[in-house]
Amino acid sequence: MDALRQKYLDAIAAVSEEAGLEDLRVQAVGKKGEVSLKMRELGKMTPDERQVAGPKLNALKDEINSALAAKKAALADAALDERLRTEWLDVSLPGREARQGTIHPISQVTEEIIAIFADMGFAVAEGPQIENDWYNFDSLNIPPHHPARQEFDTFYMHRDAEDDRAPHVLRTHTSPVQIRAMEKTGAPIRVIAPGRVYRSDYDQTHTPMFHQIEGMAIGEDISMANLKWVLEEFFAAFFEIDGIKTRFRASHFPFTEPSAEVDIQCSWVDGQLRIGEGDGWMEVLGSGMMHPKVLQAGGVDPEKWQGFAFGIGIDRLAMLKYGIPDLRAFFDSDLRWLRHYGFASLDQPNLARGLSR
Ligand code: 2NM
Repeated sequence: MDALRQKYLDAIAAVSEEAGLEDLRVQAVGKKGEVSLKMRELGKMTPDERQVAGPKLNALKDEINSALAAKKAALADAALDERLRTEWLDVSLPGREARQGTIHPISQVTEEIIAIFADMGFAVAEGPQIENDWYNFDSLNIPPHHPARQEFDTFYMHRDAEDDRAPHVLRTHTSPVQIRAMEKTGAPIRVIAPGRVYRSDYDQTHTPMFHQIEGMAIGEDISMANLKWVLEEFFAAFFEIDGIKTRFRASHFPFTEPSAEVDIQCSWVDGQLRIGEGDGWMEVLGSGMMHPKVLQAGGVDPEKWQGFAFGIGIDRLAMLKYGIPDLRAFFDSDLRWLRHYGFASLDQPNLARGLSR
């Protein structure tokens, strides 16, 4: 029994992890542990022998259990000491500066435009940026060999040499979204389609990716008069100028008939552009009455319905409103530029509290 005591007390002293203690407990005083097996042998002893061995075995068992408990507490203390030694932090240190990002002027202006049109009952529609030529061209009354196809400087997606299907394209305008919206909800309908569009053109005033908002309203008696009111209402709200004048000039687009380019009133004072005053004009968008073939392509009966549509370049509107001189800087990701021209993230445009800062 002394040998057993020494064996386990030494082993417990030598253990350095809690898991090892549990193993020892099972080996010594577990159901089939050495001490427990010895206790079973008590049955085979004479009463006199048992009277001596019984209390001794019980004492041994108690001693081992106490040693285990004491060691367990010592290990826990050591672990806590180690954590206290290594896991400290200096709460008096100054915090790290959390740099805040800004809202890109294009995002801001897009939200402003959406808020204005939402107030006039226009819903927002979205669609894919990779389109097929039906949605990007044919449905918009631009058949395969129409000269207008060339004017769009289209980016074509790759097709294998032996694959003679027409390639997909990066959408050159958001009009495909309007066709999809007509298919989905039919007439009457009032939607705007904001988003990225792509044309293979790069110079001072063109980037191969830019942003458009196109709008359309279809009803049984929608006319150019409604178009004019909606656009004047839009420009007054966007530039925050009551009674801003517009000028409609006859033009041509395949998807509208008649078509008009729209100018807003402006002047140049000391080389500075002023919108909404003077007797100059600045072209800002294209528009017209939707061509019957376009209505038909969207599944809308042109005998019953008619609608107006327009397309605005968001990037240029952002430049005009916020005095941003260089288009290409929009897409340079220059942090100094973004901090200068960006908007605070909580400065969300809405009509009730004004559109901008
Ligand atoms: C423009 C000019 C004129 C236009 C047409 C459509 C529709 F609904 F037919 F798909 N959406 N936008 C349109 C009309 C766009 O951009 C200069």
